[in-house]
Amino acid sequence: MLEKVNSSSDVKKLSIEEKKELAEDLRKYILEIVSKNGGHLASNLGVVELTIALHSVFDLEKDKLVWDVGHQTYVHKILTGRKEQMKTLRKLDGLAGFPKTNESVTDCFNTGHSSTSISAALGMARARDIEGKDNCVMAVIGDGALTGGMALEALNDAGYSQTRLTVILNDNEMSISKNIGGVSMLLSKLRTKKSYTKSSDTLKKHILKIPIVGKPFVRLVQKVKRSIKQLVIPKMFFEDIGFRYLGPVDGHNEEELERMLRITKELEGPVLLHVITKKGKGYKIAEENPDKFHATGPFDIETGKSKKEKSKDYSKVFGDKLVDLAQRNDKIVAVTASMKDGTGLTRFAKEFPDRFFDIGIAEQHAVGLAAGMAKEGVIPVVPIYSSFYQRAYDQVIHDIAIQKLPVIMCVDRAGCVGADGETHQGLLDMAFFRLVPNLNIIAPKDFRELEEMLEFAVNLKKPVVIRYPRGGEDKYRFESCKQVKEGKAEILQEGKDLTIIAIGKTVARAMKVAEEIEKNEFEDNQLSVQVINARFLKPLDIETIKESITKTKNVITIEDGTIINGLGTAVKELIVDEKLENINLKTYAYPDKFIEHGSVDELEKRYKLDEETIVKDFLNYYKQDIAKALQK
Ligand SMILES: Cc1ncc(C[n+]2csc(CCOP(=O)(O)OP(=O)(O)O)c2C)c(N)n1
Repeated sequence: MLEKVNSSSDVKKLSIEEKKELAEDLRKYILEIVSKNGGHLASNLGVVELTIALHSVFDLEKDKLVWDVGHQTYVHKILTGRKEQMKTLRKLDGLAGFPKTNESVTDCFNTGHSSTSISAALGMARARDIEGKDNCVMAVIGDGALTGGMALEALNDAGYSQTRLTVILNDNEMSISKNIGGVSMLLSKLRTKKSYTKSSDTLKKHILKIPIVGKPFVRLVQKVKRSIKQLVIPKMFFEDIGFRYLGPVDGHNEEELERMLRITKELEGPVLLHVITKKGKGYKIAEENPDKFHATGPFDIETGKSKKEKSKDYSKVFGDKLVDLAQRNDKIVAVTASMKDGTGLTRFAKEFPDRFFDIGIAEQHAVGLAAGMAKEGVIPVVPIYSSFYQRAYDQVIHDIAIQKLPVIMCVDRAGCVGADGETHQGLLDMAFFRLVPNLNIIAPKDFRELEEMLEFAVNLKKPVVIRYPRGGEDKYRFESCKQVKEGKAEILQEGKDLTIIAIGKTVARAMKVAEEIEKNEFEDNQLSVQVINARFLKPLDIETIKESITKTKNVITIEDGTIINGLGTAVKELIVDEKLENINLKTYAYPDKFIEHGSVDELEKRYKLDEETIVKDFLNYYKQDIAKALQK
């Protein structure tokens, strides 16, 4: 069936039976693609029927459909002319793993971070009303994403405003792991209730046909029905805040879904359609392990086993060290915003259930909560991915930094993350955290240093940001790791012609670049390179760096972040502030743009940050200056 379908209009022509066949084909195709390219599997398998139904009922070139997070849009992409391109999913210059307005008009809004869809959809609905248009606007949001503050803020506004808008709640009882919290408790109560729209809507149709009495009578029935509902379903949250609640509906029943979506089309005001789906639907291994198959690397379809042996990564090293520290210090607690496994907290959660807090997809709350705990003497450790820390920027400033509260902010997935692309790159954290007074900002060069830094941080009694990358450490092996001291850099090798300063994962690259440069001869002279592991972006070790630059005159900085306001900028400022003269400085960092998806290696090459390019670039750039310097 998939061969016959390329667009929404092809879907609209199919019978229900054919759509069921199409659903099976779509699942097979998605499985095939994700098992090769990696990606978000379970969430996509869960929304196959829902996506087909949306394409059957709406005109998605005119009607607006905003996908929350956007990780579940593979079916939508296939049904909107991108079937063949799906083979390039998440690859450099291929299709993105999230909705992109530049890929299709049917991707009406870019997403990637959770809980934004209702705000964007409400904005589009208000714009429609202002412009006097009549298109439908929908947001599809998961029960996990509904735990995010922004989604609740939007519901609050939408319900009160009575703007025509449909929120489709895709409830699979899962965030990445099992969904938790009060919203999840509310949904589980609603889930157990039978759909009550069917009879009342049929009734409404008949009554409306009665002249004069029709409308007022319907209003009366609705009022009565509403009060009955209040009795049947305790705390009718959605209706109380101004939404018309429809459902729950079986999200794998094509007919039922289409019927309900058609009803939403006819209703005025904000509507919430509660759809029950199964994460991983149709692929037994994912149904049984929806968390593991939420996002996956390439795997074997038969066994579900990963094609790449999972090696130790920074998150695991962080998690193990935290357990070790927590065993010795019972004040240490851990807070996660729905990313227990991803941030390496699985062991901590098991060993210290009373000191572990999964607070939903709510980074702002996570940081605010940690600040409160720190104020009362507890030591909170809060690992959040770099790009999601963006959410909690004000809480870092207002709740932690101003009060100098000792919260350990662990910035996981810092730097280039690769295939998830623009919305997930962790390239801005150094820049935005560097602006904030009272923060210590550190980054380890390898696993061992991460352990040292974590121990340093929990004992410092000040706010600390520790950033570390996705995945494992570099192949380069450091011989030692000096003790971490506040504001102190680590000199890794002495040299007199060039200083290379790096931080975090790029320190290993600095060592390799130094090695390569030292192999080159300049007019029979061998260059000698000093390598500094900055360790602290803030406070920067001005003394050590100044001394080295004054000696070598030539400096390069390498970092895994944006060119603006990172290590390179800090060194530039130092040169000016300290009035150092005749210095050649070259800064290697990502340019001031949002970095697309692709593998980390490919992106580093594209942005000229790989070892080979830096060496070549350096040799070209400095050849004359160095030759001159050597002649003196
Ligand atoms: C602000 C933010 N925090 C965390 C994430 C990581 N994340 C991606 S999907 C997801 C779970 C979403 O659950 P739900 O909305 O129920 O969708 P499902 O995958 O279950 O369909 C999380 C936590 C994110 N994308 N954005």
